[in-house]
Amino acid sequence: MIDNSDTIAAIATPPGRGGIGIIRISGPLARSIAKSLTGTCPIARQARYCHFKDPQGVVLDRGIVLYFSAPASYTGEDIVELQGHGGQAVLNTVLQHTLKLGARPARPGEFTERAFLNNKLDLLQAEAVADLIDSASEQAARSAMRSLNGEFSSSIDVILEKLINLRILIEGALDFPEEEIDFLSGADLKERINNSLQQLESVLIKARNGRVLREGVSMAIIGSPNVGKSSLLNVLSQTNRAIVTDTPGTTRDVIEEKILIDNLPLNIVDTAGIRDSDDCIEKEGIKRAWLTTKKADLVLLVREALPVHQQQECSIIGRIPPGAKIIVIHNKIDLVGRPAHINDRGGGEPEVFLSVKTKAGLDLLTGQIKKMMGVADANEDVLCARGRHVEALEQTRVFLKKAAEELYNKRPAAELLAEELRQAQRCLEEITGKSTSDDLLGKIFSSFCIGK
Ligand SMILES: Nc1nc2c(ncn2[C@@H]2O[C@H](COP(=O)(O)OP(=O)(O)OP(=O)(O)O)[C@@H](O)[C@H]2O)c(=O)[nH]1
Ligand SMILES: [Mg+2]
Repeated sequence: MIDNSDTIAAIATPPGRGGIGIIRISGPLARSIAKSLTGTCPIARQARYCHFKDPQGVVLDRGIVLYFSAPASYTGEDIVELQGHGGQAVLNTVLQHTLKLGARPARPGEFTERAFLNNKLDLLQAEAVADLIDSASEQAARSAMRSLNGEFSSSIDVILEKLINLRILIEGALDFPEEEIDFLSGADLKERINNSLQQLESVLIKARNGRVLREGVSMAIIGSPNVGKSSLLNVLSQTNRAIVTDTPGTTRDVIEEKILIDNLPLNIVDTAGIRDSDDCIEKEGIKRAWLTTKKADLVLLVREALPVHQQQECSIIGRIPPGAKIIVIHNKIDLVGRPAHINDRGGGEPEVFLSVKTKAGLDLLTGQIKKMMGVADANEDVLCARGRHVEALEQTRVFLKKAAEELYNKRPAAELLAEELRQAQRCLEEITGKSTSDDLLGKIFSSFCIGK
């Protein structure tokens, strides 16, 4: 466990010029450091304007000092905030003096880590702090805020409480083997486990949506040469990022752009046109196109809305990894006089007929992208989640399903049932940090900013 008996300090505002710069100090020496720097003892929760001085009385900066006494503070320890001028040199000078007075430089995320260790936040809420700061869209920020307010944690806690109660019942029955079978065959137990599974399912959907919002979607544009892939990247990103010409084989390397479609962060990757080629540069470009396709969450396979290259398209679609999400785009409908439309009848890949040149049908494409990435329009259906949360929820579901299956056996075994429920509980507790390894904690907090 991390030793948090020492005092930490860091500049909490971002590097560069700013109107105000904040130094944060947390730990047992925070108050005495503030006293040495300002000459007076700070009063809890009262802003005071003062000079920040070195031991020789030289004024380093002037500004506001704020003091929050333990445990009523962000970290649960004594905290001092010095709000001075937002220049790196002046902030560094004041920070160096706090270090001379006994503090040590804080590691990234160490303030929030202390808040977690002092039970001010659970792990989900601590992660939501970082996610709120990193939010790329308003919707992502709102969902991070809901997690920070405890919405995600309480939906997990509700299921956890049910699982714990079930375990108490089942483990209690282990002591009375003669009554065990009747008890385990009862409808009540099945109903209770199925009910927990349903609740878990609904949290999982919200978490999956939140993960897409937080991490974004990587989308590869692939297809034969000259079909309009680079033109599509340019029009979606509203840039001239990729070179567009009517010479097949224009794009040689992968080109990436980040965009937002109605709050959904997308990393679009344009790739070299796929064809047989003896040119070593083009061959390398095509190799990279396939590597990009393998890693993509969504593949946009572009072709011309003309009856050419059919053969080539079939071989491309056949090489896309099985299970990948694909949208087939029939571009250049302006050349054949067809209206923009979408074929999404299920069964095969959805097909969008559009023109990048006239922009007809682009709205159909963006709607389809959102639909396929499962992003709900309703904000309430999103919980800010990370990969590890979704994986733990999926793992919990596996154990709960095994528990439910056990109950449908002719002679259900209480020991097995109890074990599945214990594992399900462990997975859920990992999410909120009730049982999380120090390694994982270290990894989570090290991705935070310094000063948070
Ligand atoms: N008429 C028409 N022309 C288009 C449309 N979209 C793209 N083009 C033209 O098609 C040609 C090829 O466009 P690019 O975007 O360079 O095609 P690409 O698929 O990236 O080609 P490579 O990089 O060679 O693989 C250019 O002359 C574009 O102006 C469209 O919707 N209609
Ligand atoms: Mg191109």
